[in-house]
Amino acid sequence: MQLIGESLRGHLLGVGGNKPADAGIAAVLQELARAACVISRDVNRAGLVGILGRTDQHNVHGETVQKLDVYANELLVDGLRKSAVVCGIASEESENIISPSAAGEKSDYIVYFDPLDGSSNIDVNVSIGTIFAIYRRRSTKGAATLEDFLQTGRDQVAAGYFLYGTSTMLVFTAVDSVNGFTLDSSAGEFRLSHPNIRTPERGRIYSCNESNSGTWDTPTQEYVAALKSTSSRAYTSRYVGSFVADFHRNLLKGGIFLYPADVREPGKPASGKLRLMYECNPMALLQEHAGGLAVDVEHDILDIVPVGIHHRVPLVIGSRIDVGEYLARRREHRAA
Ligand code: FDP
Repeated sequence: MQLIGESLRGHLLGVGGNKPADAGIAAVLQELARAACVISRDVNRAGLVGILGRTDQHNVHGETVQKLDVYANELLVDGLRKSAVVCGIASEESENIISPSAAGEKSDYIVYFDPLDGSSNIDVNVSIGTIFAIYRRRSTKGAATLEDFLQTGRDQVAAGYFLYGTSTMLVFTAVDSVNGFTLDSSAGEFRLSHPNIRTPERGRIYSCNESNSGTWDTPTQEYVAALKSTSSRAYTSRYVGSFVADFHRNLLKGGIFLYPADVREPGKPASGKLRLMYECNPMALLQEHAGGLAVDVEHDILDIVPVGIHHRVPLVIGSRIDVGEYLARRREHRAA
């Protein structure tokens, strides 16, 4: 029995009778939540304080960095280093691993994050978010090594996201249940609002950027075409273009989100866009713990061995039956 309205702190301590979180993980989550409160406040008044818009920098993926991306990244990195709750940090905005503070080297945990996912939506007031994943280190002392960072999604000890939407929410999983908290901005506190989230076994929503469909592989094209055929169940299309927002809607309502491999540059092989370590893995863990499924094209996302901290993969994620039907179409295609 979980207590609606219970504070994040109380929840992490197990006050409502839930299993308490490990103290080290709770400390990282609380530091992330503290930074997210500030990001949420500033996202809401970004136009007023002059931090909306683009910088002249590009991140490691060649994307234009929005001012709020930089701001959110610095806020998270500074907070995590100062509070000494992690022994290493990896961010979408930094090419290399970020070293911890000297005191942080004593921590057992590392963290990955995408400070502001959906950043192309910042200037137009569409929901954006912060995605994170926490791992236990493998090394025993000092700053975390690359090996500590290159673990599979199954090794995540906690993962989740903050959604800066009509209200600000934290959705995370640390043990096996998925819980949602809503920011009570007057108290600066996240409070339990969505206990034990389960995703519907199948949904009616499909979400993808169909402008890329001409370069998807045939089974994916056929699958999406079938969703639109008059004989299929009535599916509806919803795509915000901000992964956190698209994921959150489908988690609660059921459905399938696809970001398949596509041809980014003419003449180059098809590849995925989304990043394994700080976009796909955290959402895959949440989805699995909520009863859903996440695959690249054939494998569980959570089993993929990363080749680097910015590894990209195709992603198909959502309700178990919908993702199962996508996989069945691939199998049929292979057998034909
Ligand atoms: P963005 O480029 O705005 O940062 O991976 C980032 C992401 O957004 C996701 O949030 C979103 O789902 C996807 O890219 C949108 O990509 P497309 O514009 O290619 O559809």
